[in-house]
Amino acid sequence: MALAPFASLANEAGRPVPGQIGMQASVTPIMDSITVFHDGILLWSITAIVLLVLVLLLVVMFRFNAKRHPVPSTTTHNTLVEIAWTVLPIVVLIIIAIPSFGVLSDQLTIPDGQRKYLGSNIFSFGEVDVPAPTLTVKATGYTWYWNYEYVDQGEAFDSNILPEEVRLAEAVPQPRLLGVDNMLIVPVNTTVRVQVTSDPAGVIHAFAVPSFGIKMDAVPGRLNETWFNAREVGVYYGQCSELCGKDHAFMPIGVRVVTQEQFAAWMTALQADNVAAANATLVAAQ
Ligand SMILES: [Cu+2]
Repeated sequence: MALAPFASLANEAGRPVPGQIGMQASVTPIMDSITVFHDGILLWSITAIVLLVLVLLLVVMFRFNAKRHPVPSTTTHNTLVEIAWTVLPIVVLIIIAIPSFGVLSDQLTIPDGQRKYLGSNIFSFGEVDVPAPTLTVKATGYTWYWNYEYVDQGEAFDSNILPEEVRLAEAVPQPRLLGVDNMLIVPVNTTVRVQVTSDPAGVIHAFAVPSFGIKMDAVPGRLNETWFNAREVGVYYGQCSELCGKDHAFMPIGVRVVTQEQFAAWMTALQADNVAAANATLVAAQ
């Protein structure tokens, strides 16, 4: 089957942009919590550590250089200092670890409609409600492309990087090295269970979409699970994130989030083997 390429939307959220420093915009509860964890805790922690080390170095350089301090100290031990430089890093690591494990646990625990997720309220250990998954997609890594299977709907297709001449011929070209022929199509505001594995005769890949905050190893013979619930329609790109061979850089991931009605129409057409109609629902959705 061949789903026609569709013009990408004028949506910059789901892709890296030139000159970007921060992370890509978040459209899921998991990415909310990763963003808050990174911008609110990690960045401040490492900045404080860098500044502390810088100040200590400057003090040493100015106060204890050979000119001001011609006779070096012969001190070899200072119990107080040694305890301090052991305990303080431990405290810092614990402060970082607690919310980090929370986010990790959220990523790996499929919602059941009852468990609460940290969401963007990580500081207060607040919670967001996430419904149980109503769609399961299985992403299988091959050398070097992805296959997406709608497990309960009995549909599957390959997703390959667009050849450069095809990409440039698109009405609105997809980003270089990210454009794909067939995107994974998912409905908005829907919890999607993502099963990730790899070709049994293949190698390890990793399925990652930054705006969703998901990154999961694709291991031959093993079925890994994660989930996302995207709140905005649009196109979101990712890349294989486990060095897998010569075309590792050329197996991008394209996910298109559409409305629930569009997804239902698209899936119905797909199940009727009417690829033209399936494409039409997506073109109409632009
Ligand atoms: Cu790879």
